[in-house]
Amino acid sequence: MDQYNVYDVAEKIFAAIQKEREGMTHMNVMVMGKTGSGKSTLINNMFNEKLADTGIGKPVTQAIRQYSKEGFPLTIYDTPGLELGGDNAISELLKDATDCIKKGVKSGKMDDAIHCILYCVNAGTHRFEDAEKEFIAQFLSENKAFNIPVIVVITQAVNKKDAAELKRIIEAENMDIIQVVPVLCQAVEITDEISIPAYGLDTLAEIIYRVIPEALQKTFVAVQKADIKLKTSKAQAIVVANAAAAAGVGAVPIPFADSFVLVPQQIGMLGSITAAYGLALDKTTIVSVVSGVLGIVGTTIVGKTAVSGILKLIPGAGSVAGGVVSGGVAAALTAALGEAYIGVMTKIAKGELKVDELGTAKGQEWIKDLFRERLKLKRNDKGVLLDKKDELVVDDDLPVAEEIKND
Ligand SMILES: Nc1nc2c(ncn2[C@@H]2O[C@H](COP(=O)(O)OP(=O)(O)OP(=O)(O)O)[C@@H](O)[C@H]2O)c(=O)[nH]1
Ligand SMILES: [Mg+2]
Repeated sequence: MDQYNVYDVAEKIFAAIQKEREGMTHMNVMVMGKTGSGKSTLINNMFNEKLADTGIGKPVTQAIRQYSKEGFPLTIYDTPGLELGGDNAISELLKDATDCIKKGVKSGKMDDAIHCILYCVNAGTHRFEDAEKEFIAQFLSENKAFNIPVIVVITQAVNKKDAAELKRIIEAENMDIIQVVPVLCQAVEITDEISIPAYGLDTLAEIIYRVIPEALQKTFVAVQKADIKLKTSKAQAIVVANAAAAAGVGAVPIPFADSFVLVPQQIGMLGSITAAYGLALDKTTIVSVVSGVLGIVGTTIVGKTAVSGILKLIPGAGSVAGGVVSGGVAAALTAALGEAYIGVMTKIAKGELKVDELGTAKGQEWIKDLFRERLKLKRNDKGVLLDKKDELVVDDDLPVAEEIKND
């Protein structure tokens, strides 16, 4: 009987994730704004890793600090504790920020340039102060030549009406900025029962995605956590491409017809999807996910019996005579595998499923069920669903962590 070690599979997927990560262009974001405006809160709620919490950051200049994390393709340039009081502070920061931007441009390298500037204005101030207006105007004129997109973020916008008014006032200045976006990065607790929910970060994420160079979009999708939909649609595109490719090689005997060995195509797919979600999964977790999806006994994926059980679920798959599956079956398997994996990644990204829950019997049962559900759906010979209503809607299709724990 063919047997396959799940640790080997996890190892290969892990390598595929590393390769994807290393291939990503490094993204650099500058965050500006007065002290207390909410820059650190914005950074921590926008991105996957707690960058602004990892200490006070490396000083770049008097005014600017740099935050980054080993293995994470994002650097934040922050202006912590900025007071726009006297003229001195303004001209110094202007020079520092402009120098920092120029240095990136001069390097001529995409990985070193500043790609986007987020200027935070606290909604609580209710007005666009002269010092701030002057600062932004000067900053924009000094950096016009570099063409870096500047987005003004109205932070701590608890009162949407006030924020809309401030947005109107800022827009009336007709500055050379991309957009003015009100956000509340974290819910505001009024009492134990009443809180004002966070909003706006997903909109901000979509705007950033649109204005950055195309070469950076992949990185941004991975490092941000404000708009999970960006990740899901990227991941779905990965699945479609891989299912179609699997259909193309379907005529030759595919290993998983004989035992459920993942072909490099599928391993690459799982690696790319994980990278799109930007989750730092260790090998043990990947083992749990693979185990759940493939339905293993112990640490070994059982051969023919389990596989023919899986193939039976696919509409029109027939028998696995001679260890050859058709292109359509290969595509369906690949698509179902990818979709089940997207389901898992999305729940983790939303914080609705804990990584350690994947290792429990319940968690693995849940992953396997999802995979089986996706296998049963009717698809064309490229793995594309024939019925639109079967499209993976992660919100509706999947149980939340609570359900897994309680039932
Ligand atoms: N509830 C809630 N509190 C916020 C939000 N944004 C900022 N705050 C609070 O406002 C205070 C200042 O926020 P920070 O993010 O530290 O501000 P900052 O711009 O980084 O300040 P400096 O580092 O001093 O320049 C903190 O107490 C935050 O918790 C938000 O969206 N929601
Ligand atoms: Mg800060």
